[in-house]
Amino acid sequence: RRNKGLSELMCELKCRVPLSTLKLGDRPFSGERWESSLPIQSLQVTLGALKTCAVVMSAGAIKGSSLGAEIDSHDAVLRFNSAPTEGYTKDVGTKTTLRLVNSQLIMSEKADFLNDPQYSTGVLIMWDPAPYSRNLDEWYKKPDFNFHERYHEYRRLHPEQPFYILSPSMQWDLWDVIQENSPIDIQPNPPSSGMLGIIVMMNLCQQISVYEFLSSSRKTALCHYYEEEYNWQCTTGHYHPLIFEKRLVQHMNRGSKFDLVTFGKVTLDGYSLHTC
Ligand code: NCC
Repeated sequence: RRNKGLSELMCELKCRVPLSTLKLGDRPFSGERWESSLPIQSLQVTLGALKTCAVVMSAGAIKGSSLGAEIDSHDAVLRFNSAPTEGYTKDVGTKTTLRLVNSQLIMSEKADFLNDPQYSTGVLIMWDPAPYSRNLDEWYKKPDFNFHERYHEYRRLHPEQPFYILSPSMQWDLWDVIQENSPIDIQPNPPSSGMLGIIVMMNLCQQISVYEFLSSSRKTALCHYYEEEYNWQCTTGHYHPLIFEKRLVQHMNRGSKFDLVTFGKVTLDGYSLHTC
């Protein structure tokens, strides 16, 4: 396949992968309980205009980076799943504007999603590996993890905290673009939270700094900066098409080779900078 230029790739994503969250009245996510749980305002309205945003991957390679102050200097910071700041602020910063979590995390006993205070900071967004059909009825009946009750319960306990649910169309529209830009057939599993988060921020921010998605010279088998688990597959992927996600992001990088090697930092344009 032909390698596309940066603008062509940006326009492909901008046109085909818009930000999409469940909204009031999206059947079958309707009725009294959903109406009192789903946010009324869009994510764009809740967050307002954002110039610079940081996306902090959970990779072990961010340990020892001293990037905390730089990360905090962005208008908004996105983190993933159970990634903490407490105890790691020198490397990952203190600010959490958004947290993108998967449905496995919210259902996990270990994470204690309902009660752990780290989840109550910032805006929450969750996603579930829904069927490729993008059919909401099909997904409603058979989510990958049965998150509905937990979502309502969380909303009841934290009524003031905005909590969005990504539409399945977003993950699969993104998957299609990744597949079309990859040299071989990729696995039919949704993109990682990291890649989904990058696209969410490209919708919301003018400029995005992504940390340790593409590895710095600190590259390590340490899976997460907050856990003693060693597994290269965390960085190269097993379930998610991570290698191909990373290839795509590499094509869109506006930052220098130095920033990548030294800081594990990639700089991306937001959708708003491109007129397609
Ligand atoms: O590990 P996870 O991801 O929470 O990491 C968030 C995102 O950071 C990027 N990453 C992470 C580690 C690493 N060494 N290199 C990286 O590039 C990836 O982009 C990743 O998406 C997920 O995507 O949701 C994932 O979630 C975990 C797990 O479900 C959650 O941490 C909740 O406990 C998955 N792990 C397992 O199922 C065991 C992981 O595969 C994907």
